[in-house]
Amino acid sequence: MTTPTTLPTEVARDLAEFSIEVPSWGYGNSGTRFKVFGTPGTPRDPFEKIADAAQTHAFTGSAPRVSLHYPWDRVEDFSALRDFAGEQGVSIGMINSNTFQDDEYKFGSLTHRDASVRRRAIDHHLECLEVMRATGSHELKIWLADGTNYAGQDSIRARQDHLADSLAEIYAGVGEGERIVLEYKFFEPAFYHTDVPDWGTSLLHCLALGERAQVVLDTGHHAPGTNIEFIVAQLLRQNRLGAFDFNSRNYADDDLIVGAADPFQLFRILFEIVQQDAHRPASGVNFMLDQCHNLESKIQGQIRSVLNVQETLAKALLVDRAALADAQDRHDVLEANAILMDAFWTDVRPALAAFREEQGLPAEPFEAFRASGYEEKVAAERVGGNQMGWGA
Ligand code: LRH
Ligand code: MN
Ligand code: MN
Repeated sequence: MTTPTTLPTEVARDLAEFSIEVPSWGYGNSGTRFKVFGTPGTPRDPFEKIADAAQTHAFTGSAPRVSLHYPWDRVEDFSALRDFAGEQGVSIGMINSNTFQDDEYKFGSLTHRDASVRRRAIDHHLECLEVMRATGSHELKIWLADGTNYAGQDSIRARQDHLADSLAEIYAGVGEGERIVLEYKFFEPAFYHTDVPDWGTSLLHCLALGERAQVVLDTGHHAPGTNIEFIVAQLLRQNRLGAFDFNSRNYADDDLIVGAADPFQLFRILFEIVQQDAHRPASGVNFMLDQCHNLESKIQGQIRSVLNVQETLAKALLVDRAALADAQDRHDVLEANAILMDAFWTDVRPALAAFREEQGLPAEPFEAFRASGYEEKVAAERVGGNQMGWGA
């Protein structure tokens, strides 16, 4: 195997078009229930989070949008936030609703047995649609913490019916050119049953709603051993894969840097995507990061993640698909596997460095950011950065 020093033209073109959305909350302090360690220079408000996110884009050229979480990222004037983002060279991406931290939602939100709580949760989503429009976004992401901890605690069936009705009301407010995406997660915070635990449940609700509803796949939201690339293939087949939340995990929903725990899994996922041309902007799949940086520098962590996705996508694009199809036709199991592994083990870093330089970007974005002095500057300017979530 050789190490290429340049990328084939089609691969370079695809990579130049590819982009990843970053989460505003990835720039705030986060941690576990045991301790949240602060980092000097942590953003104190949504504007500062966007300024930091813009650094990720400035150094990688691949992260031009920032997801907001509402009301974590509440500001007086959302159009001012939109304009600020534009000045920083980025735009606002998906708006994430939040029904997981108010006392009223202790026993559920869109699934709650009490109609007044459901009303409140539906209204929150309608408000999110307004935030979406004010920020120039056209996508609303829904992840529900709803579920139960004990068998018999509530009716699983009744909660599904409530969920369907609540989603239908939200969906009625989704206009042309807009969409909602529904994220599933198999457990946490609920430990017995979760109301949207898997891709099948999410897909069923989306199918009932209509074409403006699609599924979000968060790589950390599956039981260990789940074949995620199969789910990707299946959702793409139905044209219902709306967005990704990329991260990696060793145990539960660890939200670690994407590609850190299992780079080969990331490769397998991206190869499914490439085979269905879903990496192209025209596919409408929104590739996003959903990560928290508990110990490491946040901007550096985000840059590392963007680069990991870019490198792995380059490898997936390098798979010799004609040779693979031929080996598959001949049922040559090991040759087919070797063709994939060859691409996976190819060191694309020198070719990517050359590709970036051609685009006027630093050949090594991670090192260039570290040397830029930005972190030292904001550490001196910003005092009192907050935890992920409220006000941070
Ligand atoms: C839930 C989740 C969801 C939330 C984010 C903060 O675990 O993945 O996407 O919005 O974390
Ligand atoms: Mn997520
Ligand atoms: Mn998660």
